[in-house]
Amino acid sequence: MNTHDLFQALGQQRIETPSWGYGNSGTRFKTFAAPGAARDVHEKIEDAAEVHRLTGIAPSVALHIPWDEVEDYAELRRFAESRGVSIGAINPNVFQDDPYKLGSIGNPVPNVRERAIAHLLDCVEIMRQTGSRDLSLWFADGTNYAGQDDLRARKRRVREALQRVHDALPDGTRMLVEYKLFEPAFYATDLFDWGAAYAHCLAIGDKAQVLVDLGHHAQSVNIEQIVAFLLDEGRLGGFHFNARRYADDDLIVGTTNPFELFCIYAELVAAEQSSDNLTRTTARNVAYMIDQSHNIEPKVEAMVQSVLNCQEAYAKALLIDWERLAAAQQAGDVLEAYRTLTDAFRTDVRPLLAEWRRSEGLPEDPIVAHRTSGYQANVAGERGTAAAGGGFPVKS
Ligand code: PSV
Ligand code: MN
Ligand code: MN
Repeated sequence: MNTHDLFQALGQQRIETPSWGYGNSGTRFKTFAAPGAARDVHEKIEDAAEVHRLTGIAPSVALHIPWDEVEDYAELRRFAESRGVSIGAINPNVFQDDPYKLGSIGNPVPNVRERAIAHLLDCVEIMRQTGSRDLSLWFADGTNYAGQDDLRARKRRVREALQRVHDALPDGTRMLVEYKLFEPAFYATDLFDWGAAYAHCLAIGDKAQVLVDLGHHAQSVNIEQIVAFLLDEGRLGGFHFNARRYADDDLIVGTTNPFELFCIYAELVAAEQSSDNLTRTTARNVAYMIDQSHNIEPKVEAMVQSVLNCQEAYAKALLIDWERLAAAQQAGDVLEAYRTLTDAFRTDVRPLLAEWRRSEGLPEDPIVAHRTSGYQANVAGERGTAAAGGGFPVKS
């Protein structure tokens, strides 16, 4: 790919950041208070706008309801727009209320399921008011012990609820169904892997697609293969980018697994250029989102680094010599194919990205720009250090 096309592609990249990444959060053991951490949704949006100002490719922010609940969502939308960002995916929260102890849409008690579905439908309405395209669904549902509940009955309850929400979605919007290997349910999670999410989406309808959170797999799972499969089936809806070492610890994306991130982007770039209409359209509509709650890192800085790591992986994937790769694959030349990929992966794209930023009027090094801008000191002065919890906060 020549530099002109590459720069154009880089300019079209979009990474959404999550409101919950800007507030104080921690592990089960401790939430450390960060000076200047956002205290409400308006401050979270201000921080997301700062990430966009620095990187130029993070123009939307995902909301979590009710953490980000407001009286007037149209006003919130205008507020975001006045800061140069838009409202992205709406994430309903059906895991923090006491009635959800045994689950939400998989709960054996009909009233509890109805309460969860009502909240999901409220979130569809919030999508309308905020101009959001995606309802992003993650459920903490599952069981801790064999025999605790009927696994097939739970599957059916989940299907019924998802169907009702799907059918309420306005045209042009979608539901992204996220899966997770385990936690907080430790015996059986109702949406336990991509296959379960995919099967539900397939049965429910065209507005349902799978969301791949990089943190939600067993260690040896080949995520890029899942991505390729779902792209080819037209059912890849979005990503939650982060890095996982043990479970759902939501670390800065690409820090421990840069090659995996590159291979995922390679599948996306290949699909974006595919001659197959469904695959190409699916790839072009993928929602790229970060899902991280930083525990010990400065929050805005960590988010900027995550966005930059996505950009770096994407730039490297754009450099793949696809003709050389296809020829090697056809010839059965295993090593030449591997070397073609790794030639792109090993390219130092930092000078090129700095040049792209210069050409866009962005800071060459967004982290340095942030550190010298005074933004952090300002918000620390204005917002102070909010009281943070001991152990067991809302989100691990
Ligand atoms: C919990 O695992 C989780 O990290 C999921 O990945 C959700 O997407 C996120 O929380 C927000 O609810
Ligand atoms: Mn997630
Ligand atoms: Mn997670």
